[in-house]
Amino acid sequence: EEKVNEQPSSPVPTANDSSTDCEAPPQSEELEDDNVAYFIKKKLHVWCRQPRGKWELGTIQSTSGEEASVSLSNGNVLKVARSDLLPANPDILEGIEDLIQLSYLNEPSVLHNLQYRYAQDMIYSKAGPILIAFNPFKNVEVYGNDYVLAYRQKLTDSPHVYALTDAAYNEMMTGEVNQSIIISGESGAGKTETAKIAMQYLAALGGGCSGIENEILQTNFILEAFGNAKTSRNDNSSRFGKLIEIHFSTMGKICGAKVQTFLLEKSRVVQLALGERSYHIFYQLCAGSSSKLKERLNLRAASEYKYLNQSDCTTIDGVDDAKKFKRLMKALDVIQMGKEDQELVFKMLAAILWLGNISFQDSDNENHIEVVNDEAVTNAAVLMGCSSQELMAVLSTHKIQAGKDTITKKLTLRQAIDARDAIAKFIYASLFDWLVEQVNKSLQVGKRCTGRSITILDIYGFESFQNNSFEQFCINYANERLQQHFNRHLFKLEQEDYELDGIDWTRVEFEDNQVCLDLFEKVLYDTSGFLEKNRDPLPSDSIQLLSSCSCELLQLFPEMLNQPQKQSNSSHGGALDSKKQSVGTKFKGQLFKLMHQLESTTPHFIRCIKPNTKQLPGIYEQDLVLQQLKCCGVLEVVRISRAGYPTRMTHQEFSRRYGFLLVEANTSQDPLSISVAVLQQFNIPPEMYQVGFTKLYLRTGQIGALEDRRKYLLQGLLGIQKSFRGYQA
Ligand code: AD9
Ligand code: MG
Repeated sequence: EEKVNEQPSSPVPTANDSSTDCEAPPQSEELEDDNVAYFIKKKLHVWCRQPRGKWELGTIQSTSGEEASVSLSNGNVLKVARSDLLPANPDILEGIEDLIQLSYLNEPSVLHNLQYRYAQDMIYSKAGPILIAFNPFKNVEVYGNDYVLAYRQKLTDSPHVYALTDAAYNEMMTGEVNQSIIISGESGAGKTETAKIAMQYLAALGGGCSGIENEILQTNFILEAFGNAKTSRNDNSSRFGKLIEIHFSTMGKICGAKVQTFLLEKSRVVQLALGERSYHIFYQLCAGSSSKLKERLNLRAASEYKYLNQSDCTTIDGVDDAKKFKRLMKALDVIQMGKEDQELVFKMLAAILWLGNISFQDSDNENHIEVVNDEAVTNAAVLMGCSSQELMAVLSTHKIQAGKDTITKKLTLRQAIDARDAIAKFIYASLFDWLVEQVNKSLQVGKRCTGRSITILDIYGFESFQNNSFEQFCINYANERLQQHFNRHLFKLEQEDYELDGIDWTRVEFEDNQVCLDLFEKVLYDTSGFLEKNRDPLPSDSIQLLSSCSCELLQLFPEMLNQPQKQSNSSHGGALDSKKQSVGTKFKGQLFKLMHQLESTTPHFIRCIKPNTKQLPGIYEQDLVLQQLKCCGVLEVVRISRAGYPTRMTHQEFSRRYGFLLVEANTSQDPLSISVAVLQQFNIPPEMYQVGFTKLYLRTGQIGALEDRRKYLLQGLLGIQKSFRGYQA
């Protein structure tokens, strides 16, 4: 009986009730004075900086002056400075796919969102137009045929390399514009793996009966064996930049490919940091070659070569070099390299290893040296195709032209070592270029190709070490150019997006992109050795020796073909063909060509992130992640992309979610009118949103306020339901 008279526990709030109106929500990403009251009143979550810099979620209870009392989610109540508080996003945004949708883009919010996803193996996210790819350091079950099909048939659109590659492929096919996929990130962040995943997707889509897609995938084994090495940051670190252009026929089938490489790290052939290795191929050859091949090359174990044993590291945990060697030989077969050529390649590698074992001893006086005539000299000379005497002469003396006379000067120990190492580096770098040429011959773009292509760029990431030298300078210069390319593209994209949807473009204020550009001026370079590295000298005596060697492969290296016969009269080490370009100039030229090539394509950007430095799964180091997000300006990009109107919802989505909040029944069923009616009913000021043809564009914080309102109403309705059930009982 009593229950009959019971009133609903909470009155149904109506929109006209001013106490529940959507108040102007906080606009800033920081918690400013006028926002604090709002946060207290609505019990909204805030991020609270802990003594050791970690951020915890909590709610503000009260404030007094510059201090706030915060109740943390673990139950503790803490007094902190107001400056240690930042607004957190509403629950509905937890783990969202695109950072652009976050109401508050402060650091803890972004880090939390990405961590939330990473913890659930959702390694891909979007930051506006960029795909963010976290390295899982384990196998994540998101690849293979089923996933390829799912993305191809649009059964899913969650962020993925497949989704991005699919978009590139479709745009190429329908828009007839060449596409590019630009992958960047720190060493070990997953660029090379990501590039391979994109290539696999393209191979699956564009595979045909020619088998060329398999050949393309096989080239990875070759390039990685010769261009990758174990470093302190990555067991399989690429020591060169790579661009692969995949060509398609009108039917969308792969018909050829072309590989371009940039700036191979040559110094690794002769000098290693502790715990690092030289290029994989050396260890693979030593471990995996047959006893017959070993005999022909006078080959020993890796540990017997100075170029390999100097760093106390000849093996990699979990890697079987011998097996990899078999895999490599198969790949060389697939690209149709003849057995004779394969043997020549191995011969050059063995020659390099023996060169490294050549040692020197004091000769007469004045710090001059002579070469120790041992098996190292003999073996190196045999493999290169010259006499031991010729090789020893080049490594211990230098000829100088003085008028009509040629004077022979003896070398110091330093000069002799430099001469020896220069030859080894030269042979290796030339061999690498020659291999790339062979790969390209086999992947040659066929006649049926229409010129449509997708280019994948796996560039070395921005680097800033304690000590930054010429290599970092070149690498960072490349990144700077890429970032510029990216910025230009981004602004264009944003503008198009707004214009397409009929949004008043002039009302969108972009932040100055200077912040992005400034990032590149952070790095200090150590200029010692800059000039030498830039000139990359190979003494003219050595060039002459190499060009007279009988080894067929050496003869094919381009420098040998244009060998100048004139003698130089400069001092040792500086004797250069005057026509030779400096490394910097050459690199700049390559880069210019690259940018030119990229500018004619529609770019798709992937930013790889390394979640920890231990190369282990499941560990998320906030500082490390933040530093990477900052380094390439990801946060800036998101800020720019959402300048003005971060939240974008289609009218359908919006009306479905909030339409029921309307007090007056809306006679129109059209989502656009429903959306507008909702906005008006809640007194959302007109400067807080724009209505596009397909989407609603909302300023920061608006969606949180509406959500809040929706939750409140739903709770009210729930209360009515409860009492209604009670009434029925
Ligand atoms: V470097 O600048 O060339 O030193 P990358 O190329 O950025 O570097 P890489 O692709 O070589 O890094 O990734 C490093 C390692 O992370 C790989 O050898 C894998 O063990 C691991 N990795 C990266 N991406 C994935 C992935 N999607 N799934 C599983 C991955 N493991
Ligand atoms: Mg790599």
